[in-house]
Amino acid sequence: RRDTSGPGRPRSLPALPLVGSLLQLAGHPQLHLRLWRLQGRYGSLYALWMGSHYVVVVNSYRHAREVLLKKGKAFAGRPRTVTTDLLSRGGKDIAFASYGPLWKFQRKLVHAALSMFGEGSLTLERIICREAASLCETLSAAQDMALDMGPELTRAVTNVVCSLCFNSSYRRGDPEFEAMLEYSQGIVDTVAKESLVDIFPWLQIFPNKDLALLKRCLKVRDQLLQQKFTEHKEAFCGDAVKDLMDALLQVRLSAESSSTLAPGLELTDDHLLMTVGDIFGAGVETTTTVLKWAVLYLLHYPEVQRKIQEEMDQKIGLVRHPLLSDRPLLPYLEATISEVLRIRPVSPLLIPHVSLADTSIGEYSIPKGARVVINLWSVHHDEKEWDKPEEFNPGRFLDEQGQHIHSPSPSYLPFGAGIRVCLGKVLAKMELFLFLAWVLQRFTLECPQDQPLPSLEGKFGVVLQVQKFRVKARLRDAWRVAS
Ligand code: HEM
Ligand code: PLO
Repeated sequence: RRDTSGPGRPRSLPALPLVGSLLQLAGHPQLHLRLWRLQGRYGSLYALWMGSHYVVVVNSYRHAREVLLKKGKAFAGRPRTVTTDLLSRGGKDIAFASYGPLWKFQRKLVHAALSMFGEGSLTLERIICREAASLCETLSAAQDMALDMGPELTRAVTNVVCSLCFNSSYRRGDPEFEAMLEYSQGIVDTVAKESLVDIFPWLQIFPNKDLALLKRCLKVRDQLLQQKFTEHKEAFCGDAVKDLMDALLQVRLSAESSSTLAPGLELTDDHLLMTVGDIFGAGVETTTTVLKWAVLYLLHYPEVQRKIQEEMDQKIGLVRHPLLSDRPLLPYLEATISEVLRIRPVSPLLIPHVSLADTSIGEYSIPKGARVVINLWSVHHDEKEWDKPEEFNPGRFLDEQGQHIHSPSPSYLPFGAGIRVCLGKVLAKMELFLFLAWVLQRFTLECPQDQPLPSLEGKFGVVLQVQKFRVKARLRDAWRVAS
């Protein structure tokens, strides 16, 4: 082990040989909260050992910005772990690939394809509105029933990403969709639990329940991706690019013929497959999770829901459906979305970063190869930055006239920042706005009678999950009259 406890280094949690600081972390499944609380004893920037890996934990926005923005490139690496290697076939995707020319190229590619298909064009708005209409139909049919909205929200969001990636979508009850729901849950449940196999790689050779589940789920996912890939390859003719998959195939073709890629670099089938896998996985799990959190907070804060509906009745009315161009007209809805992203960050510890050279954070020196965990939970719940951070208050994002949307503190990074910033930020914001606007124009969401309000406590994982809950979607009287 290198000496990382000398002068100039962040203060470190005690560490034992072999296991490192595991004893301080074991038995705390809510890792983001544990790391948040440890600040009391070790200060906002501290270090710990995960087995033989040196990990620096950042809890303040000042340090987070230094890592992500000011020294973004020096911290743009990603660790290799047993589970993410399985998920991404050894880092052939974007999110879990370390910094390098191929990663850069893949990112640029997807960014260009996303702008071409969606952001800025009317196509994506049309797709989201189609899915929002279908979601509202389902809610209408299930009126006054205590409904688990989870699968319905997931299907709506999945169909948006599916249209984008594969130019296809799923109907209700489609067996392929049901299979996808199941495998995706298995992956979400196990990917972030990597710490043990990562610390003791030999655990892989023993029967390990989580690892076996992950492998089983990945097999199903890979079959599905492979099938879409083969279909696209067979139908691909080079000029009609219908979706992201086609766009990737086309770019590979032209990169090969014009040798845009440096010698030695190759975009293999695995790279294309894992890239689409990322967009699909990130596209579904994150946005669905935020929508569930939003619904849950609306159950807890009916006055917020009423205010959104009043704003919509005034600015849009009930004769037409909401459009993206309505975003500036609905600051209170936008503020509510911002507040949901603050109070329950989907990605509470981002994805770990790795320092690519000896560098520093604040006055501390950080060695090359250190893993850097940005605790977004701490950044979003910092009492020096936020007034009563545990209070759900969309108004904090508005000016005194209740109009302009702005963050009252710079301590706000729901999508990360810098060169590893979320690739789907624009898409996600479009979806969150349209889905919520459509639903709240038509329905009031309530907690079923005789049931306690569901818990606001999240479940830590690769995304901060919501515990299952049921909702009653009641058609609004105003909507009933108008239609
Ligand atoms: C990365 C948040 C939706 C694709 C990230 C990161 C965060 C984040 C915090 C990690 C940044 C870092 O490690 O420094 C969110 C939130 C979303 C959302 C809050 C929804 C509200 C999406 C969607 C897509 C997407 C819809 C796909 C279209 C990605 C990808 C990365 C990423 C590919 C990896 C980027 C890289 O490592 O270079 N996202 N995301 N995200 N996100 Fe999102
Ligand atoms: C979600 C389950 C999928 O089956 C695979 C997958 C791919 C990309 C991951 C995503 C999962 C979880 C959320 C992640 C995303 C990449 C970026 C995003 C980690 C594991 C966030 C929020 O950082």
